[in-house]
Amino acid sequence: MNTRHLITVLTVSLILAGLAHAHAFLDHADPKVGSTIHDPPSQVTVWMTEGLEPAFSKLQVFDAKGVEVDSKDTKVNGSTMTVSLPRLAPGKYRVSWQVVAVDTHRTSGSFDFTIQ
Ligand SMILES: [Cu+2]
Repeated sequence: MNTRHLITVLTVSLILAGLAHAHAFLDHADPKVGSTIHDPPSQVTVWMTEGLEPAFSKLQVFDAKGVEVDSKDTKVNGSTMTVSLPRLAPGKYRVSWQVVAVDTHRTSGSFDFTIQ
């Protein structure tokens, strides 16, 4: 094994080690990220990449004016999180997630969906 090869192997190992310690990020969601849907959803669910700490994790939905429209009843179950919605009018909505994973690391993010 020459030096360059060794460095490549070490770099790949470090990258894999970093991936193994992934914080909780969004895997997928319902409604889907960036989607346009026709029927107002009764809830939003996100599937995260790691288990979540329920006391420190929340899911919120905001309308185009930035007003929170969800029912503020985030439920965490393992690595999934759900919040219910009243019947929403057509428009663009932003889903915001803030979580603490079971490894104690905090992450957050957001995505939009549109109701036609
Ligand atoms: Cu982490």
